[in-house]
Amino acid sequence: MGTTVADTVIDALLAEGVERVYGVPGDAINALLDSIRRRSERIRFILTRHEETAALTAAYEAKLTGRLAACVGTGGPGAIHLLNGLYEAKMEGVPVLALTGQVALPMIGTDYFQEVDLVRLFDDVTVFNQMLVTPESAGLVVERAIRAARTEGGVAHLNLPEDLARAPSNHGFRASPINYAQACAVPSSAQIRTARERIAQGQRIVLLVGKGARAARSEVVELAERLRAPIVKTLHGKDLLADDHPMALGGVGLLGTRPAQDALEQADTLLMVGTSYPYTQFLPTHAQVIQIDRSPEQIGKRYPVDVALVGDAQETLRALLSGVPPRTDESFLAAGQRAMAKWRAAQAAAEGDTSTPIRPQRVARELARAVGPTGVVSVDVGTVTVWMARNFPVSDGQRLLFSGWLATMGSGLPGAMAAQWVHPDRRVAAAVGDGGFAMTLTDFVTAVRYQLPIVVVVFNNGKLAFIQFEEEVEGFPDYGTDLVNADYAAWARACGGVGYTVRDPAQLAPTLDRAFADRRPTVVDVFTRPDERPMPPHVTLSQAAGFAKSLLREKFFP
Ligand SMILES: Cc1ncc(C[n+]2csc(CCOP(=O)(O)OP(=O)(O)O)c2C)c(N)n1
Ligand SMILES: [Mg+2]
Repeated sequence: MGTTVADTVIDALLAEGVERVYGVPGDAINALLDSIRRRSERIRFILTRHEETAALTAAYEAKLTGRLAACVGTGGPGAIHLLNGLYEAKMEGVPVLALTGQVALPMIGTDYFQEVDLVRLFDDVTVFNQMLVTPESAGLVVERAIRAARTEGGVAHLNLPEDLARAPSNHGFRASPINYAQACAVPSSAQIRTARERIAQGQRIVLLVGKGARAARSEVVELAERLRAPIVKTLHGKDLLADDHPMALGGVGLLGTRPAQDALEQADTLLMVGTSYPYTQFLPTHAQVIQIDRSPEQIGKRYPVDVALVGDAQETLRALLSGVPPRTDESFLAAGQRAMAKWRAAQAAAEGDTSTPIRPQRVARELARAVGPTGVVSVDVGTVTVWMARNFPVSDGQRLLFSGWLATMGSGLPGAMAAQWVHPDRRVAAAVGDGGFAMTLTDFVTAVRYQLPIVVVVFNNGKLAFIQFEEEVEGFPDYGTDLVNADYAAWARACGGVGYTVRDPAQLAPTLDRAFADRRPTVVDVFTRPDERPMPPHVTLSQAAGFAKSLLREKFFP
């Protein structure tokens, strides 16, 4: 039973099953913190060293569990720091509750110390956004916030004036969780029949699967096998199916594989399942398109669709499967598989290369082995994303986490911390660039404090390499991308963790093995080849021309 408005808020989180609130305390939210303290056997305050880490960790926790995660920041600066992590949650469509402080009610509008109009500031990032104004309505408003975050998949923000948080409340938050029964949409039998007819006309069928197909893995595989149709995965769909599965042709787009792109270019029928893949230039231009998505809003959003199937991926695929005749023509699939064998052999050459400096492809492959069959890896943003997408041969049982939509640097470490909280017994790593790691490395000390045995693998190329590459293909000379880095292994040790520096390729595998075996927070700082370019599977003429122009301008016409 709540006794203050702050208690009402925290009791609502308890009823929702929230186990942790990430954040940094401060004047305006002290009552909230005290409320957590008095319930600390059931809910924990996790002190991060930066609110961005708090919000990113909450967003990744929600990505992993699908349930509500929570973060807190004080009024003004603390709340402002949350924003980037909240956008991560918004763009991934996952439920996060952000609690922020505010000046006391009598001070609102007086241009007071730390007074920032947070409801206005958070307008774009939220699905629910409200200042609490009286104890009488607080319970109801909190419940609305949680319900909105859960049912709409997004960020709810509650702004608590300091005096109101401490005010007595007689709203006893009910102890049972909010009921989220959702309609389970399945397309009509007529729509399913149309889809089956279209599929039956296809000669070169490709399945493009995204994160919305996660629960429908076996149906996806069964349909692909029945149709002898290769499966291409989006980045968020990478860990949906092992990379060595015979039906898999790897990833789509710039981060993907050549066989996947070839198959998409030649396809006459594209079946999209649970994806809103944004780079439509990589999708076929002359194919009939069938799209399955639980949200009608997603269907045809970026790309014209011939048959729209609004429904749960698993149910819809089951309905399709019950009447799709098997195809016997193997030729399209077999061509893809042959191309894949070639692509893999070419990648294996880089992955197995023992030269110095260490090739980043090799780091990705060794990490896939060392993290083990149930490992979870949170991947930061940069060329490191490309190596992890292409050269980390994901197996069934492993999990990869990406900041796929916001693509925010600095997400690797918070994502790993979230994964280790959610899965204390699994091996968890972060794969980060030297640029991305620097953005949140303050919170490595948080991993030490809470004894999270994550292994942060730094792909240290001394560059913001992805931007160098972008500049080059756009025809600009390389500018503003050189990094002067701290010693990241020394930083890990300074935090009370373990730190290794790896320059010798022979030391890579044994160091990773030791790091995971030790079960202590560790940084493995691997010096990688600075001039390794993440060439796309197909280089376009304009990319090649831009590259040539950039090199010329760098060398001759600076
Ligand atoms: C917060 C943020 N700032 C800037 C960018 C733009 N950006 C994308 S990748 C990148 C470089 C990343 O460098 P690093 O982490 O060293 O990885 P590398 O590309 O060298 O592998 C930058 C600056 C971004 N995505 N996010
Ligand atoms: Mg770098």
